[in-house]
Amino acid sequence: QSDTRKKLLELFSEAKGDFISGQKISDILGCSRTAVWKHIEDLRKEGFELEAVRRLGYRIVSTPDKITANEIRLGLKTEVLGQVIHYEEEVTSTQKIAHQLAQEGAAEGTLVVSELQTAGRGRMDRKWFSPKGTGVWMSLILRPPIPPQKTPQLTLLTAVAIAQAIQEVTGLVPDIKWPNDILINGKKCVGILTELQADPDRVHSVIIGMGLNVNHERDQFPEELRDIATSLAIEKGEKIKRAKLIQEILTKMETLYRQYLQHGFLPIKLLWEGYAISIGKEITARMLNGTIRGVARGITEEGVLMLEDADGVVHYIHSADISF
Ligand code: BT5
Repeated sequence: QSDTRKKLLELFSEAKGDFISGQKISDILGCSRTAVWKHIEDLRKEGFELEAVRRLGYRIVSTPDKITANEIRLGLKTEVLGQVIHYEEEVTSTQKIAHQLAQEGAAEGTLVVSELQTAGRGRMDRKWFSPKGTGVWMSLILRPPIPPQKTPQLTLLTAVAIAQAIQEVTGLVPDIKWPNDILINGKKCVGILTELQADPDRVHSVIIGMGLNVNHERDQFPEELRDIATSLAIEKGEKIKRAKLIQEILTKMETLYRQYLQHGFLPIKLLWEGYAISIGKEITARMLNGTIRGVARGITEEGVLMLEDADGVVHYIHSADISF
């Protein structure tokens, strides 16, 4: 059964998108035309798009957009990030699983990925909309030798890696909104959630959650997100292969992470500033303990936002929601 399937896929791969007659397939596979039809139906169920035309036969239109461990591994060029992949079809939150794995001693670079999160979350226990089959919902375990107060830098590093990967795969140019959003044409497309397992002076692990809206259509977003969220497919006008995007994120992130460990945050900060939209603009920062309006002057070497209010006082902001 699986041998026949493999042969069939090879045939289609050799045909490079051209039609293959049903007769030819049945000859090569050594089975009846009815059996060929059944195999085709099976492929369709797996997410392959196949066109059938009388007299011409069958033609493959597209392969499924899968993000299983195998799909991500095939062609992945990193040395550390994503070398261990933990895939599940459905989870509450990839963050939760990654926390458990980290506690059990999972290696640096371990990646948790899922098709669907039933309880995806943002900062401060907000909900993160994570429907099946259209997004990238993943958490990466890092074990950087840095003190806890420096970990916000890793959120910024991750944002740069994702922005670079999006640019590489889609050609779209994303904007980074401090600290953890990536926007395209002013709408949120990516959210990043950085969490820690640490002592006061030492980080055990950093769990970096990344949520990317990839192939959502506009009407697949719930009402309350429709005006503020977008997906890569909406902006690009075509679907994007999620496994390819994940590979690219891991590759970019590994390069940046190496630079960061060797040379510190400065090179990352320079790249980050190239994508940042809030700098130099008048913004409102909402924190747990109040709201400040002012001009964003930039980020410190630590990754902290400098916000200058109307009296010229500069506030150092570690975490907030920014609006324009
Ligand atoms: C974030 O929080 O932006 C971090 C999101 C991190 C999600 C990933 S997915 C993999 C991993 N596993 C998890 O459980 N989480 C991580 P925050 O800045 O607090 O933004 C949350 C707000 O964004 C919500 O209150 C909504 O307004 C909005 N939102 C929710 N789902 C969204 C989506 N899919 N796209 C765009 N905006 C969304």
